[in-house]
Amino acid sequence: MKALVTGITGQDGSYLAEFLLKKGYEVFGLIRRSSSFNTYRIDHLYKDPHERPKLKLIYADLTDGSNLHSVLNEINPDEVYNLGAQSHVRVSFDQPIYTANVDALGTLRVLEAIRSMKKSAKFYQASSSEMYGKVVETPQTEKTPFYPRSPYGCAKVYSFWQTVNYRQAYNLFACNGILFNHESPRRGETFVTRKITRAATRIKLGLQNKLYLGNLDAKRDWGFAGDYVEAMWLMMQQEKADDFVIATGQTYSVREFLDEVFGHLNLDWGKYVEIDPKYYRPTEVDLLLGDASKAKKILGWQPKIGFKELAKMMTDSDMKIAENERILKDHIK
Ligand code: NAP
Ligand code: F7E
Repeated sequence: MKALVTGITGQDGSYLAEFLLKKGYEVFGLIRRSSSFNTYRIDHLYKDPHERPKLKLIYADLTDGSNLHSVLNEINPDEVYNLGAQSHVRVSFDQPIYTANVDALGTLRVLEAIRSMKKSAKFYQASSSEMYGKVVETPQTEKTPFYPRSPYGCAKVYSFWQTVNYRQAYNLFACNGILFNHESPRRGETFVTRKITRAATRIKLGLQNKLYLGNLDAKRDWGFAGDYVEAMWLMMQQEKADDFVIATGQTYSVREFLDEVFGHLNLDWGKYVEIDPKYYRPTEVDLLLGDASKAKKILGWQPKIGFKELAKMMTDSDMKIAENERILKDHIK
């Protein structure tokens, strides 16, 4: 089986690549040209003598349709996972047009490239709980209407419906995973959980004094990325393509995440955290809580890692990074 993954250098792409390689897939990852190294999350796979022959990286970009067209027709994958995106909600307010180009039109470009293939591939779209935005009901299910609150959320709604429409209009196997927030030690450092675990561990070791944050009252349904990529694959193994909510069914505030992380390090976050309004969003998503009953029933999927374990896993991992930073700092002195 051949799988093509856009966004392979991101958090989810790296876990999905690991998962698919273990299942024996040949994995083709699309990467962007960058002036600095951007493959650190998958370097361990590339260096592994067992995995390396099955992992191929190809330059491509979701803004370049002709490039996607030729890559897909050349590789002829069985499954395409579209994880590539400008995925930062706050940044999408600064770069709405770029975000729409990548996150909305980028999906359409991939769908059009699939439609041009002789033997069409199955398609997975990385849809998001951000589509629920100013939620109209709680918990959110596959039937909850969307009410996006950011250019990112709007772009994801566009891609959601294009995926549904290509399924209905062209009989493509095209599914949406509506994933609620999922984190890991590989989470980008500007997302709130990782920003907190990085800062708390650095504060503990005297490498940093303050942590500047925005809205501490926002609540999220936070799961572990490693659990969530399994759900993506399960969706693609069904007889019929469909859309599924993937979530833990528990919601916690940013404040509670601070309690967990700083508590684990025996620190009082009140002494270190300051509010900087620059991290507020013009429109906020106050509360997300997913109901993954459909995925549990049809896919047999269950989240394995809960909130406290996730916070501990990320804190312990970042403590190792902070310890290395301190060794390096002492060495330079
Ligand atoms: P991430 O860590 O930000 O990774 C995004 C990936 O997209 C990176 O590989 C990035 O490449 C790539 N990318 C960005 N712009 C691109 C472009 N123009 N062309 C091709 N690739 C591009 O995101 P993630 O957390 O793994 O999330 C994966 C997907 O799930 C995204 O679509 C995200 O919107 C969606 N999602 C995430 C969550 C979550 O909680 N994590 C929840 C729901 C949905 P570089 O490495 O070169 O930047
Ligand atoms: O913010 C608040 C912020 O940026 C979470 C993406 O993966 O999940 C992610 O989007 C909450 C928000 O994630 C800071 O206002 C407070 O309410 O970690 P985040 P997100 O916006 O929920 C969804 C499902 C996706 O699809 C996205 O791709 O935390 N918050 N202070 C802060 N957030 C950040 N980033 N930085 C702060 O300083």
